[in-house]
Formats: sequence, structure tokens, C-alpha cells
Amino acid sequence: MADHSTQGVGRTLANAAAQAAQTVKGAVGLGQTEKVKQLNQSNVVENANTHLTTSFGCPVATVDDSLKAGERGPTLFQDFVQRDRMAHFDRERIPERVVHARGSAAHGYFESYGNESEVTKASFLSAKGKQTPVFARFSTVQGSKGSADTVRDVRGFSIKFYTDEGNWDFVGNNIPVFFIQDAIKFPDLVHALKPEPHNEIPQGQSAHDNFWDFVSLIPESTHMLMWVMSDRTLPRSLRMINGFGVHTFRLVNADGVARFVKFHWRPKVGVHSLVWDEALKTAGRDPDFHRRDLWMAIDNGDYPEWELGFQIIEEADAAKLPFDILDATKIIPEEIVPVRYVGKMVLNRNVDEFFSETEQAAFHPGVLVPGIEVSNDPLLQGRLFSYSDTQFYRVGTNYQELPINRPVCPVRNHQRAGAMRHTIVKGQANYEPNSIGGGCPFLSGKGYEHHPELVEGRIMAKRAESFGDHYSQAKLFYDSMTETEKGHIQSAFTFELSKVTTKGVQQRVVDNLNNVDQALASAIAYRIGANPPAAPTFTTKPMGVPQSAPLSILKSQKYDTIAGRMVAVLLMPGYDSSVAELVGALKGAGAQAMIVSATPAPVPDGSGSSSITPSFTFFASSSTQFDAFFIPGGRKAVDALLNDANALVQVAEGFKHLKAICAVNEGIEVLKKIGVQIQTATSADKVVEDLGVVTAVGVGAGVGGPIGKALGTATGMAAATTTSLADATSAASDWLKKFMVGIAKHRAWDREPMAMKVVV
Ligand code: HDE
Repeated sequence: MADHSTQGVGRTLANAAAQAAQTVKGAVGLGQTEKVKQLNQSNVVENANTHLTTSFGCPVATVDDSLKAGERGPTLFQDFVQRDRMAHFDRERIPERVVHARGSAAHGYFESYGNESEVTKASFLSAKGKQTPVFARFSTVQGSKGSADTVRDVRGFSIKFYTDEGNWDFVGNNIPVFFIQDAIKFPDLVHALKPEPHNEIPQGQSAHDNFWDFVSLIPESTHMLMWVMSDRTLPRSLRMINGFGVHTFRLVNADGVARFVKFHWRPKVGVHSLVWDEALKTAGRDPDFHRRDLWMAIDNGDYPEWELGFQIIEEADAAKLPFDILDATKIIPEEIVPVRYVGKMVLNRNVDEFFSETEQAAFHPGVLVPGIEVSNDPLLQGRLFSYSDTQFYRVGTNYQELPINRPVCPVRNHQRAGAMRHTIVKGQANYEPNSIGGGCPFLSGKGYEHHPELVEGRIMAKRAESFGDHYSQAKLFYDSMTETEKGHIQSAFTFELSKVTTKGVQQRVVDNLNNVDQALASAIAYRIGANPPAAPTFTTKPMGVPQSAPLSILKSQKYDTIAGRMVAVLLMPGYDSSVAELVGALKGAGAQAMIVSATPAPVPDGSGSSSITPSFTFFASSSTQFDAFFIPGGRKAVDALLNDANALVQVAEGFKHLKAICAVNEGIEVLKKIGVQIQTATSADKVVEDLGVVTAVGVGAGVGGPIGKALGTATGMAAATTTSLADATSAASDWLKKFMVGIAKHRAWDREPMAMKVVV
């Protein structure tokens, strides 16, 4: 028999009360939407204060030793506890999603800003303030379930709205266009994108021969490639991505008036990206970077928010656009059709169990509510088959009944059987029409009606001529970028194509790109050793506007908040009083001050009157966890920092990754030690900002100061007390104000040429 007394806590009822307290926090916290109540009522189990049982409820005495004939004898087949455990374990994996396998999700709600009944009869948009429960899942596309989060890839953006007229599944991406125009090519695209079939390499990336071979032969992918090679595919956080419906959909009002619509989502905290070197390093250091970030933000009460926008096109106006709105490789420039924001989504509750919720969630762009319809986009039409088909296979028959997938409104129909059916429907009649069941459930005559669009034509497998321009919008995208962003696109193509071993494939990509921009194609050709591009084969056409600012991440930022940003405070014993001022100001703005030190022991300040326990050590953390760095003064503290190689590497990487850095008093010596060539503060010029590095001398009143109070908690985690940067900085000192504005800018892009030279 195993000695249970040595097995630690968690095995007896002794610590049940502590467990119960933990479970209750999750169960009754914020985010009690109708959906969460429904989940809790029917399917959520709490184990606190309970005994272990088999799947059939029989109490279990031990799961340490199987039933044997004698201590050293063979195991007996009658050991039903072992059989029960093993048989379940043997079946614990289901197929992962064929694409978008890696995902993270959370619950929340959508709130309508007003009554949208003029454009749609969708009930969740029928009144100001109306709330609808949602479940949102974000994903990468290429990698498998266990792949890294920060790879260069499109992000999936799926939202299940549990409306009072059934579920609406929004199944979009963080990029508004797609690689192909017709769904029939999707299996080829995904085969080419996924790890190559002979050796299952590479994981989580498109930088390989098969992918570039395919796209070089499918020029309709050019516009999407420009987006994929931009910083859009390197998000800093899932909280900082856009969402797009990609296809044109239809909104229909109660009078049957239909309009075309493109769906947009914009994140409240703005769109921000990692830099490439940082993304690569983060993939190794913390493959769960985005999943952890989303989880922690919600756990800390810093709830991510997005606004839903409509770009509405009257049916009569669609033909006036210089492209076909049924072509999913095209956007509608916002200068031509502005986006009107109609509501917001707030994610305020993490899942209780990943498998039951995130993994079993099944989204389908054809799960619609009255007032929202599909268009004839051939990419969308093919999706209408694929999603439920894959879900019947991946999750199983009756997947619609699973807690995460079922609607909050009643489901009444004649579907009764099938594998794993668990709803019990009373009554004899399971057909329509019936008289035995009183005709129920009866047809109300007021159900979902499809817009009676007039459709006629000869049957043919042919691409519309209006789908024929593959370059003009790619050019519009590129022309809309800042020089910094253009440089990143060029480097991304260079990196990816450098991994391609087939010269002909490299050349074809270069030649295709010459139809977009000659300087881009030539620069890539030079950097990968291809021939200069062949003459363009296509003359691009005007797309309504020469440039569109919203396409550029950098041109469309407001930089008005630092809420949720992680600021590393590099703290060694003997730090000065600048820290107290900094920490208080960060907390006021909803940013997180993360105390990092050499050891986990409390760090005393210079006066010896107070100390603070660090959240991280230099050894076990890395620069990629943080958005910004603060180096306080204090002679003793700075001497210690100057001798800690792990701390110095963090600052050097922070500099290389263009993050906001602030060093005060003696702390400025740390910047000099890592060899950074910038202007720093002097006694004549007390606060200096150069390339996003703020330095200041004469800061703080003395050698120490209690920061625990300013910090609020030992770990520095704090929900935003304000998200307005202007409010948060109004009373701050000049150096602090400059630092916080730098954090809001997210990256000091003008530092890039110098940062490239930093060797870390
Ligand atoms: Fe998907 N896609 N897709 N897709 N897609 C799937 O459905 C498919 C496309 C998107 O969080 C699969 O349940 C076809 C565009 C997201 O669970 C599958 C085509 C867009 C997710 C499927 C496309 C998307 C998926 C795999 C070509 C943006 C994750 C597992 C016409 C608008 C959903 C599953 C989640 C998942 C098919 C193209 C978004 C195989 C045939 C365009 C966000 O059914």
C-alpha cells in the first residue's frame, strides 16, 4: 500500500474548505451572462467537499495500486476502477481542428449602442444597452494545437453570440482579405501551408517551399500576402487585433430591405505588434504568450474590449465600386464607405475548463439569425458546407447540444437520436406535420427568411471576370504603409523566401511582386539572391483612393492608453525614491509595474525603511515579457545592476525591440554599459528623450520611499483606475509623463536603424 501520509495536500477532505473557496471565486465571479448561468445550472461540476468515484458513481478507495492476486501477482480483470480510468484516458483526445487548431477563448457579452432595426432585424441589435452573451475564440491557422503563439500567422477571430433568436457565429480573421477567391481551392491552400507531408516540417510557419510554391502560382493571393508579411501577423496581444468578417454579408430589416455589409471589429486598446526578433524569441521562451496574456488580463479585471462596426453598401451602389464585393481578396476602403460602430464586446470571464469550452466550441459562418444573411461570395458559400461537416467529424454527432454550443433560447425540433444524444424530449410525435403532438413544435410562419434575390445564369465552373485584378489592392495596401511598415514587409518576404530552397519559386514570387511595387520586388530580389524582377505583367488600376490610412497600423493609432502594459522595474537593494512615483503613476493609468530583481527576496530601498517583494527574477524572466523598462537610481542598486548580466541583457533586448525605456539618476549608467549611443540627461539638461529612451537626473527626493502602498499589491497587478493617458499623466513629473507617452506609443520606431546594431 502506498503511504498516503507522505503524499501532500489535496488527497483528503482536510483542505476541502480552501479548495471550495477557490472554486467559488471562479463560479460566481463577474461575467454571469445568461450563457454562464445556463452552463452552471446544467453541466458544471464542483469537486470541493466530495469523494472520488468511478464514472458510474461508485466510491473509490484507492487509485494508487491496481487489484492484484497477491502483492506481486498479476492484475485482475475485475478491477473496474482501473478499467474505468484507463478506458476513458484512452479516448481523451479528439481530432484537432484541421486549421485554427491552436486557440484561446473567453466568455463575455456584446452590448448594442442603439437600435439598428433600420438596417437589420437582428434582435441583439434592437435596443440601446441590450446585452447578449458571447464566447470568443482567437487562433493561429497553420500550427497544431501545441504550437507557439507568436509565430507569423493570420489570427482567427470567432465569436458565438447566444442571442434570444438563436446563435449567430461570427467566424472571421484579423486580416480583412483572404488568399483565394473560391472555396474549392481551400484544401490545396491548406495542404501547401501546413507542414510538408513527407517530413512534417515546419511547424507554425509559412516559411517553406510548398507554401510559396502554391501562392506564387496563385496570383490572387498577392493582396493577402502583403497583409501576412506585414506586422498584422505579429500581434503583441490577442487583445490588440482587429477582427474582420472578410466576406460581404447581407443585413436585412423587417421590411425585407437588404443591404450589403462588411463586419469590422476594433480593439479598444489599439492594434499593436511585436517586432520580428521579439516574436521569434518569445515563441521559444513562452509559447503560451498570447494565451497567458489573455487569461491574465481577464483574471486581473482588465477586460478586453472591441467595437463592432458596419460598412454598409446599398445594393444599387455595389456595382459602382472598382472591384467586385463578392471577391474576398478585396477590401472596401473606409474613405469610400466609412465604418459605423454599433456596439461593443467585453470579455470578462475565463473558461472553467479548456476542453469542454474552448476545444469543443464549434463555429460556423452559416449559423445565422434573422436579419443577417450570406452573400454569393464563392469563398463564403464553400465555407457553409465545410464547418458543420468538420464538426460532425471532429466533435461528433449532436455537437450542437454540447453546453458551449447550445443556444440560450429554446431548441424545439424533431431531431431525437444520433450518437451521444443527451437531451430527452418528451412526447410521441417526432415528425412534422403531426396531430398526435398537437402539431408541435409548430411552424410559426415567422422564421428566418432568405432574401429573395433574383438569381439566374448558366451552370458553369468559371471565375467571374470582375475577380481578375489581383494587384491593384495589393498596391493600395503597400502604398498606404509608413516607411517603417514597408521596411518590415520587405524583411518579412526576405526572411520567408530565404527559407525557400527552390530558386524558381523565389523568382516567381519576386516577379509577381513587381506588379505591386518595383522597389519592393527589387529589394527582395537583391536580399535573397534572385534575379532582378521581370517586367510587370499587369497594369494596376485606381481603387478609389490612392492611399487608405486605416490599412496602416501606425497611421491609425491614437496612442491614448497604457492600460494593461507590463512595465519591468529593475530593482536592486538600495533603489531610490523615483520608484514610488513611477509605480503610483503606472497604477493610475492601469499599467502593471512588474518588479524584477536578482533574487525572490524582498528588496530594501536605499533608506532601509521599506522593501518590496519582486514578482520576477532576472534569471527566470526575460525582456520579452515586458513592454517597457524602468531603471531607478541609487548608488548601491545601480552597482548591483551593472554586475548582473541577466539584467543587462533584458535592457539591451528591450532597446533592440524598440520598447520604452526610462533610466533616472545613477540608473543612466546601465544604458552606457550596454553600449547604447543616445543623448542622456545632464545637470544642464535634466530630462532628455532620445529615440524613445527617457533619462532624467535629480529625480526623487531621496534614497528610498515605500512603494508597496503605491503598488497596491505585492505583485503589481492592478486593474485600470483610468484608461485615459491624459488623466493619468496630468499630475506626473516631466520625465514620467514622457516615459508614459513613450509606453503608449508602444514602440520607438525611429530607433530601429540603431537597434539593428545591438548584438543580443
Ligand atoms: Fe475557416 N475553417 N475556412 N476561414 N476558419 C475552419 O472549421 C474553411 C476561412 C476561420 O475558432 C474549420 O471548425 C474553408 C476564412 C476561423 O473554432 C474548417 C475556407 C476565414 C476558424 C474551415 C475557410 C476563416 C476556422 C476548421 C475557404 C475568415 C476557427 C475547424 C472557403 C473569414 C474557428 C473548424 C474556431 C476554422 C474551413 C476560409 C476563419 C475546416 C473551407 C476566409 C476563425 O471548417
